[in-house]
Amino acid sequence: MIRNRAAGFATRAIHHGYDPLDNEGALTPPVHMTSTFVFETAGAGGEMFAGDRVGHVYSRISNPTVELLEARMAALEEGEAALGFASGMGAITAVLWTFLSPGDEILVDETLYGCTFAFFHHGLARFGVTVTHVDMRDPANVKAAITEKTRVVYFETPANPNMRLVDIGAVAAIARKAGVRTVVDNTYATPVLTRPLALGADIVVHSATKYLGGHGDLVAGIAVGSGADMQAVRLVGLKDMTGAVMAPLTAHLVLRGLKTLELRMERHCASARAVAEQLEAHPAVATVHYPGLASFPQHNLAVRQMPGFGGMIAFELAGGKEAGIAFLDGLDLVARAVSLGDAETLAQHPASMTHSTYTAEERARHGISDGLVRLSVGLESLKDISDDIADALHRLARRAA
Ligand code: 4LM
Repeated sequence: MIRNRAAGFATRAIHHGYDPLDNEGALTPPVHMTSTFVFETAGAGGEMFAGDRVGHVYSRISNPTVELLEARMAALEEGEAALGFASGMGAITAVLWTFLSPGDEILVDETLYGCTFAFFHHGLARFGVTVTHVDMRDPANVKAAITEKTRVVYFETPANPNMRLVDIGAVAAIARKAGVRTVVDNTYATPVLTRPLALGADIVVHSATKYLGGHGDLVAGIAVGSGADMQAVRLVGLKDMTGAVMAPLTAHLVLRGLKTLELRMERHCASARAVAEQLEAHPAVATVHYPGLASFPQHNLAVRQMPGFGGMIAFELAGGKEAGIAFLDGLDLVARAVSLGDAETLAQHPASMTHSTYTAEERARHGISDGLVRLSVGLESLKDISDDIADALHRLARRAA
């Protein structure tokens, strides 16, 4: 077993926090499928409830299998502690309900995953939190918008679905100076490509449904941050406010996914870059949003902040929305589906699917065009992915002729 965090990323992803010799020699960790835990004596149980004795009480508060995943994710994101959740939305809502009260203000980037946007406007705003959007591509906009009431700065980088980036270090430094927590959704980049806590952010949230799980067979969320922040979220946002706990079997599957995360990200990055170049060279394609392309407006920031550019691409066809829908229907190998980060290549239309939680005016204001098509480039043989995309583009051209 490795006993320190100096080990390499893949080694931590495979070994951190688990010693087979403490577990009957089992190479892979046991799954603790239990809702509750037996107290040795009534007094011991009372002490655990009072916080005077360490131990598991009930699986809405903690569970050994989920705890192992939490320790491993903390090691990968370079945080002190982590928490597992039933979904990415569970992680985001539990974190924000913990740190925001009526009258507070949250500063949010313009582009967000559709349900996160909906939570801000249908959840937080309804309960007296002021939600202010700023374009965080320019950190100066964050500085100008922070007020006495701002408690949290929140963003995704790359943002879902238009791939806009935020300079994590610059924004986190502005927030820290004002005594404001920075929360970063690291779902798209994963800790293989970006570690926001090391760049100054306070809390990282994930939809572990995506690259962390990696196999499209679970829904889960993770938050990582300081020990004190995670304990506050565990006891308030998770235990009492949302109850959105991760199931032990789900934790087991995410632990399995993490073992190949670095390896999978290498393939996702290499194939996505090739597909982005293929799309950019095609006459039917108007714009490709991929941080690895020299034409990407924030390419320099991408090179500085991400050692690889990820597996997600957004693009617009010259024929706009109608062409985008026809392109999706022309795909054969590539699956028409929301979600991302799976072995299978997935394609979807944000305006009518993941981002239909925005009104048309909101999408226009927040930089999500109606013609945008989103691709999650999977792990199939690159030639087969490329051929399927080329065929769908060819069918589109024939249809237009
Ligand atoms: C999708 N996304 O885009 P759960 N944060 C980000 C996300 O992309 C998502 C969540 C949080 C998609 C789901 C259908 C950046 C989800 C929410 O779905 O609650 O695990 O994560 O296709």
